[in-house]
Amino acid sequence: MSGHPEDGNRHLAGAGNGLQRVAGSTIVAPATPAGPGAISVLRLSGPGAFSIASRLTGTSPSAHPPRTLSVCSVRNTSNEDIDTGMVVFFPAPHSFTGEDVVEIHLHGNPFLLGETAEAACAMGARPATPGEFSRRAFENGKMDLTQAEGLCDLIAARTAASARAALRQLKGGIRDAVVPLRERLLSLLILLEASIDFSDEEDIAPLSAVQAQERISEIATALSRLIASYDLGHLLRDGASVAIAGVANVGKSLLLNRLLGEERAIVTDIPGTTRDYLSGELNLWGVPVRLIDTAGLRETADPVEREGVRRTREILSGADLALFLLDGSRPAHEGDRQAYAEVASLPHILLRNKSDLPVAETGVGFDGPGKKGVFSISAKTGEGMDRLLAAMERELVPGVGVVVAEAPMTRLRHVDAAGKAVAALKRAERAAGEGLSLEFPAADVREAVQALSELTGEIAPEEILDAIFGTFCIGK
Ligand SMILES: Nc1nc2c(ncn2[C@@H]2O[C@H](COP(=O)(O)OP(=O)(O)OP(=O)(O)O)[C@@H](O)[C@H]2O)c(=O)[nH]1
Ligand SMILES: [Mg+2]
Repeated sequence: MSGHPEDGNRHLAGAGNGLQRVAGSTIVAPATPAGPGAISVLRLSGPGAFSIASRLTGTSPSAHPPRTLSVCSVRNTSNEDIDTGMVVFFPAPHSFTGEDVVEIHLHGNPFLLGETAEAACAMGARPATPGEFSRRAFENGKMDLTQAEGLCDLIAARTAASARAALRQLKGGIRDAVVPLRERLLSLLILLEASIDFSDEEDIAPLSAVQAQERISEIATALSRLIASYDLGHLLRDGASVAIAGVANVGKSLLLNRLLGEERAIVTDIPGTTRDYLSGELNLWGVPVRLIDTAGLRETADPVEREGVRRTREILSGADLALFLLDGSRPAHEGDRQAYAEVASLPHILLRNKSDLPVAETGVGFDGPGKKGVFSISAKTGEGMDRLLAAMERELVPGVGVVVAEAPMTRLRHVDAAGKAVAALKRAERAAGEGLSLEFPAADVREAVQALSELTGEIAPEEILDAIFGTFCIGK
């Protein structure tokens, strides 16, 4: 298969056709985080990378086996030795970006790193923009768009399970699920088109409408399964949020502290202690769960507390689950009922707190449509926490305990593109069923192919690429 950048026919990693887009500039950026450390790595990519690195290190790529670290001295713009480091040359196309790449390993002093980067720029490199290395890797066919996203997510992952899912995506998990489906659609399209063109010729067996329908339906089902994986993928990538709500003094902040295992929030017996919301993150079953303690829901004249209550409502509207607390040691009052009305239809768990004290409230009448369970707990003694955590697991992450073998879809972008393909395929199925000319289903199948190409980035408008790679950090 031959391709040209202009025909939108970009190539996937492993295509092995040597196609490489010529990027004009040589870019440079630290590949390690800012600040002191044992070592810092400066990375260069582009046509001038080797000559610039040669001047910086007083060595030549031909003197070293490729992809092997060698000791070198490092010089600044005044040709003064500033460090003893290591250099490694990755000749194109066997590099991360597919271009000539050099890494210079310095001692981990930010000044040395800055000086070396400055010298590289004086020699013709320019600072890389965020995600520019990855974008070049993508544009040179080193990875598809979902793999680039996987790389970004692997670096940002906050739990081991999130990191594993991102790694599977980086290794091409989504691509490997999508590309065969697109190829099946392309074969189908060829058959459909042949059936249209040769429908008058008797020696060619045209594809029957029923056969077309069957094939389309199979592929739509496979795509729908992928879309369904987003629930889990999204959770692993973005985590879940749980808001702790209730009126003042019911023990919200003490519950936050108890669940986090640290003295995060101030706890006092003065109603209205928490005015702003506070949060902490828990790793629950591999999913990063943000727990948010909020200001008690109540009408108040205090402008600071009123703002806190407004924020509580905002947090509640965005939370995946609310924990609504009653003080079980006193009868519920009108304030509790009014506050409950705000969470009643959101997914929530009702908690009767302070179970270490004599019971004065059982929670009767707190039966909103979003209620997922009711438990007695004591934020003070820790009683009932295991059951609460188990209930949160059931609500937030059903099935996460199960290891995810495939790479789930992790972004709305994936779901939107796959959804567009499914919608087009449903139309194609209907059109085939109506016995119209096969031109109609063919047009829809073509649209589905296009949507899948957008998903893997084979067809990707500049704005989309800018938006995706712009979220990467510099040097990635
Ligand atoms: N005995 C007992 N006291 C508790 C328990 N939970 C909280 N308290 C007490 O109740 C009082 C209020 O606790 P907080 O955690 O500050 O309550 P809050 O809901 O955050 O209150 P605001 O921030 O004012 O809205 C404190 O004196 C806590 O020690 C519990 O399970 N048992
Ligand atoms: Mg509080």
